[in-house]
Amino acid sequence: MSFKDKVVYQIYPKSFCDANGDGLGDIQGVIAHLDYLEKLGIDYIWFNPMTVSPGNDGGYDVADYRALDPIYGTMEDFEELSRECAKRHISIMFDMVFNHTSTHHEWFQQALAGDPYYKDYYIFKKGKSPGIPPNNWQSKFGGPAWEYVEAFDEWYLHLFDVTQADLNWTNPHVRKEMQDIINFWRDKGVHGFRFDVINLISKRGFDDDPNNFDGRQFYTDGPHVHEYLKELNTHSFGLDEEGLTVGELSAATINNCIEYSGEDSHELNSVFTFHHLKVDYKDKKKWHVQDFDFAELKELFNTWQTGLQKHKAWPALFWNCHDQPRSLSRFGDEKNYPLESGKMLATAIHMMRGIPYIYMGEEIGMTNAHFNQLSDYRDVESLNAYKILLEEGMSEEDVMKALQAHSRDNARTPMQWDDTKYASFSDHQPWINVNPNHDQINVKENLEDPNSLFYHYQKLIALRKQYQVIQEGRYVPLLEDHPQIFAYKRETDQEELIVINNFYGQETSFSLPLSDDYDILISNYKDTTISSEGHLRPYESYVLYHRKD
Ligand code: TEU
Repeated sequence: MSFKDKVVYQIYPKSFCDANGDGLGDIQGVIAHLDYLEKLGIDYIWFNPMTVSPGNDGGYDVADYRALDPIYGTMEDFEELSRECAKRHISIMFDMVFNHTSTHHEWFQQALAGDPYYKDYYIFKKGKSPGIPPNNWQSKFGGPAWEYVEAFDEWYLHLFDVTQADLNWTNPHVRKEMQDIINFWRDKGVHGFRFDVINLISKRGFDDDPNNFDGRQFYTDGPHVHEYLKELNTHSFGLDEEGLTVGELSAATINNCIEYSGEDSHELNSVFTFHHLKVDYKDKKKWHVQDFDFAELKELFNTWQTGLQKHKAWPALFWNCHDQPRSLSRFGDEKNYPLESGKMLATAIHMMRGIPYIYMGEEIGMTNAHFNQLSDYRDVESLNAYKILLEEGMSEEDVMKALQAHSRDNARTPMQWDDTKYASFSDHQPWINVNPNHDQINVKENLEDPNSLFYHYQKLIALRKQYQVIQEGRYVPLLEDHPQIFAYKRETDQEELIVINNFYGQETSFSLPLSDDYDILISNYKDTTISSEGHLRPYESYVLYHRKD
């Protein structure tokens, strides 16, 4: 099976639709909206974790890999979901959080109880001296990456929250557990797997980070990671020819991504990387926000597109996910040109070489939350950042601005179905506030307007299925030095595609050798004209197509 014509839709289940009126989204809520997703035309739904969890990190702290959290529903609900998806030719992608478990997981509890078998499932080390952790690594959510356990006079590693203990992948029993978990869900009909921070599983020793950074050079793309992935592939998902896998990679290099997702590597089908979503980080710091650096963004797209294609490796194509602010607020203009910039961003990403992902609500133009009080926030990373940034001397006003720009909660507000009280997400106060702009931005409005963003996404998905050049064409950068336009060509022996996007609210022009035998496949203004001396209006974007024979 080829995955090259597929498009994935991501659902953060807690925020999609609440069918049982408790303020939390659930599986029955998803089932109620499958017709909507079928209409959009997607092939896979990636669900953020729905397994049992104390919920300290939105389900990425798994306490039982084989049982669904009752807040989402029962195994019968899941089986119904699976049947209803199959009827609509939609496959299910599950999120496998294998770098760490919740400290509530039975394995960790057994470890704490002193069982040496389970203690070796985790990474326990002696401190440097009393009260001093084994090394200077920092948790990605702030503070030291080690937690002291008095009973052992040892510390356990947690690269994320203190309740997310890192697993010891050098232990073959741990690796076998992971294979069994995947096979458990495969038996239940799951064909897609997203692997959370999978490039962090192999640690390169436990020395101090000499640069006093966070320690990432010791665990990113570590020495055995490729070996572990090949082993996992051989004994689990690789047995399924229909499947689609994607690794979520933190700060991975291009060469490692070639290995993770090369067609002949026998590891994964594709990779998520985040380099292009750090172009608005000042000095590479998430909470130090700057305007996005367009030249860097273009350069990153061009380098990664050409670098991966050269070695037949495959990227996931995305602007949004549950960890990122909304792209319309970040790279577009939600105030003055929401429709034009939303369509432009969609076109720019969907016509590239790779597998497009749409994060729920992106297709209707959802924006950042614009929360202005701390009590609106729910995410552990944001709440920690608030404290740490104040301690570091940032003013309260600037901290709130930083959260407004980069908090993960921007992506996690409830799906906006219509303009009623809770946007028809629920009939109860939701676990996190609905964005007040649901009175204008919602599914109902989108479906009623043939010119809406929803139908633009629907068309982009249909085009990918129709044109081989979108699925497989070679990517060639165009207008590389243009200060406002991101443009590229895709080509096969028979077909050529030219994609032109103005990333700004100001008009601009360009020159390219375009003849009139191009057709316009999709655009975001009604009266687009083709010319070698092109003129673009604010956020104007179009795709030109030409058959060579
Ligand atoms: O995220 C991995 C990760 O390193 C970051 O994207 C992280 O979310 C953070 O925003 C950095 O600023 C994955 C999941 O997608 C995320 O939701 C989890 O919190 C994390 O792993 C831990 O499982």
